[in-house]
Amino acid sequence: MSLCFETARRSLALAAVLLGLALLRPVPAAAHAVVVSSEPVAGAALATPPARVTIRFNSRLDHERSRLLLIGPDGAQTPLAIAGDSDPVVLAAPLSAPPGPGAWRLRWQVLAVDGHITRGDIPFSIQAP
Ligand SMILES: [Cu+2]
Repeated sequence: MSLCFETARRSLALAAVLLGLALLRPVPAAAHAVVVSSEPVAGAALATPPARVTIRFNSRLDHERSRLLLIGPDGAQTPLAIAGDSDPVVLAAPLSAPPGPGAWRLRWQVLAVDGHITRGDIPFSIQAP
């Protein structure tokens, strides 16, 4: 009887560990919005500053709840106005002032239609003339 009880207790403990592992396992990335391509491309060294930034995702986005931020070589952060006419899987914004020479980062945060928020940075640089 006590052996049986012990076995049951071990099974329960094992079940709890397995459940914990299942909960810790990351949700497949395909369920969220991830970057498919961007303009500028991550790591690009551009000779001429872009007039517009564009990021294409694998999933439809809620444009109203998505953000684009341009971080300058001096660390200054400029929120970008997301173009309202964008493709449902694209986040695009015109750059009102052309970025000067140096290292820039395009920081994105998007809400995908599955309700999950993802974020990331796209670094690029503008070469000195
Ligand atoms: Cu998701």
